[in-house]
Amino acid sequence: MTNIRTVSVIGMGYIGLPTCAIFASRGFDVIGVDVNVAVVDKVNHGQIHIVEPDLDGLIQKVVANGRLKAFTRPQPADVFIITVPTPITEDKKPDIDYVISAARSIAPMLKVGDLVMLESTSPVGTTRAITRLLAELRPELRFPDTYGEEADILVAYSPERVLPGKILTELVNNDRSIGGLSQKSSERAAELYSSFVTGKLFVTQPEIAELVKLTENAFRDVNIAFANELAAVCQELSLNVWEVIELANRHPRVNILQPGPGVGGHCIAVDPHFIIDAAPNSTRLIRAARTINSERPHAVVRDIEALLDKRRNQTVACLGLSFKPDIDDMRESPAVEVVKLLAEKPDLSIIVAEPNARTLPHELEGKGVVMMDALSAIDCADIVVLLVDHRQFKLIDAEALKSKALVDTRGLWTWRKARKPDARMQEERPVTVTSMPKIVGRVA
Ligand code: SAJ
Repeated sequence: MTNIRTVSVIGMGYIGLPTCAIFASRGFDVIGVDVNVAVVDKVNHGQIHIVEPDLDGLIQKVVANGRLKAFTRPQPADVFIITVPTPITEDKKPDIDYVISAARSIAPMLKVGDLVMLESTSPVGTTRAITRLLAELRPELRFPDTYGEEADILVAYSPERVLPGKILTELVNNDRSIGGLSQKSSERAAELYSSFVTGKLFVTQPEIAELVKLTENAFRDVNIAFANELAAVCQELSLNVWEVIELANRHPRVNILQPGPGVGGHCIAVDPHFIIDAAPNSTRLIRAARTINSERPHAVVRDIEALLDKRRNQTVACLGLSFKPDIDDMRESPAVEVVKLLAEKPDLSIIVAEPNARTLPHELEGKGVVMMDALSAIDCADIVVLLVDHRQFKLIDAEALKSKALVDTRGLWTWRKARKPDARMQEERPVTVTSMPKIVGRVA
């Protein structure tokens, strides 16, 4: 590596912290910056504030050997990588305030030859917009939007595209798009990422790299919506949607995703809105997909209501709260939404089981929702609702579910477990599924 010695990462969240760890493990001096003092303190003690496999050991190591240091304010560096959140507002507009304030915070640090990288998922045009902002704040420096290859400062966009739960592996293995504001910007960015990326690096213009990231998540949202629409069709026709999908996927050019209670997380449910906002008249499909997926929790609640015996108070056990299996992240989780909607119904006692969390998320506090382990929850329940296919739930014995009304939103008991036993499951008694025509059913 040429003259890049110090890398500063602005925002030490789900992407920034693993990025700090990877650069530090490759021998760079890394400065992690976060406005949250608690995060900075934790990192400086070699600890982490997020759940991500293998990250704790790596952070401990690079803090101990002095390669990673955390601060609440930016310090001088050769490269500044912005990895701050880009949420949406109440009215579904992109909110890039954190990116703007990150850019403002690094402006006083910039010196000739520095590279500014934006990695946050961003609306098209953001990289150019922050370059203009930096140019306003540092008029004595030349930026590539105006000065091209003559610029003093290099600026590029390269979106993160890693899957939570596999971040350290995907950071290294995944291909990346790099959109520099000048050829030199792209070259320096490619040089930076080639220090740890074994995937391919593709150089393009910044606006394309920005839209590529949004496109990836909108593609997944649309495809999950297709699976969810198919689930609704199958329910109407009394057919097993998982069997339909499994058999359709035997076609060499068909690969349908899995239906479920909706789409959660801070990416797939959010990013399509950035495209809708940019081109409202050309995004009917993306918008429809968002509507289908965000209405799923209501459909699950309707399925539960259909099983209720209205003459008595009943107990519903909801298994899982996180937005996908085997993580603790409950942001935008459809499972939380289902429980919230159920908690508003009269004459229902709600129990939840979430093996990855000790406490309820704040949305469910004070609503009379009780937390228990899964087996106790099932034991107390009239109706059991499987919301997240956590590995612990795959091990639940069919005997425990016998005589319970089931709503299996993931096809775990009513399809996958019966059809695809993995090594661990083979040790247990298989679930008896005699006829399971709908998502809503009763284990015989
Ligand atoms: N889901 C389904 N059915 C499926 C697949 C997923 O209902 O067949 C649901 C999940 O249960 C979950 C949601 O979708 O609620 C999203 O989960 P995910 O595992 O598909 O994706 P994320 O949000 O964890 O990460 C995504 C990834 N994007 C793509 O796969 C295109 C990741 O690579 C991105 O880096 C990340 O968004 C991001 O940061 O943008």
